[in-house]
Amino acid sequence: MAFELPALPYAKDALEPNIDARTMEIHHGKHHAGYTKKLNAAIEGTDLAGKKIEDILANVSQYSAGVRNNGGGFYNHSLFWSVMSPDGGGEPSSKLNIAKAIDRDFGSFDAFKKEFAAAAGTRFGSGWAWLCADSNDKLFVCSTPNQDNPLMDVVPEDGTPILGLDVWEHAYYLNYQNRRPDYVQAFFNVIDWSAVSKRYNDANPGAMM
Ligand code: MN3
Repeated sequence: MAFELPALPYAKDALEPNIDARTMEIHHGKHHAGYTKKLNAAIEGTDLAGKKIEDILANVSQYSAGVRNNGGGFYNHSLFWSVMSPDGGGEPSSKLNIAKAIDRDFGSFDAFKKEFAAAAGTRFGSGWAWLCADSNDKLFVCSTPNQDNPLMDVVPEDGTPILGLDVWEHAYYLNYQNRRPDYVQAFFNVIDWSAVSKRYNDANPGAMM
C-alpha cells in the first residue's frame, strides 16, 4: 500500500484570516502532495513498502536522503493539518490532560507559549517547531531543520511530536512575507487543543497523569 495524501479536515479557507486559503491550497495540494508522491517513489520496490511511517522514521539513518526528506514531509504535514481547527485557539480546557501536563512541565500556559514561539522564531532557515512527549510522558519544546522531526534517529531530541508548526517560508510567505513572528502568533488562534491532548494521551499509552 502506497502512502496517501490525507484530505484536509476542513475547507481550505476555514482557518482564515490566520492562514489564508491560497497558502492552504498550495501547501496541501502541491507541497504535501509532492512529499507524498516522492516518498512513494523512494520506497517502491524496497522492503520499506508497507511499513508504518513512524517505523520508517525511527530508523531513517539507514535510508536515503529521499526517504528522510519526503518521509518527514509526509508525516509532519499530516500532523500539522490535524492539530489545527477553525474552532481552535485559546488555552486548552483545564479538563484536558494536556493542560495539566503543560502546567506541570512549563509552569504555565504562557511560559509554554513563550518557549514554543521562541523555538519557531529562532529556527534559522526552513524547519519545524515541536511540542513533544518524551518516553516518561514529560513535555518538551524543540525545533528541527528541514523535514526532520523528533521521531527520527538522526535528531538529538527523542520524543513523540504532539504539536508541530511548519516555519518554512512556503507556510506563510504569501500572507505574512518576512513576518514569521506574526504567523507564529496567528497559529495560536487555530490550535486544536482537543486533538493535541488526544495525541498526548496516545504518545505513551500506559502512562497516567
Ligand atoms: Mn510545509
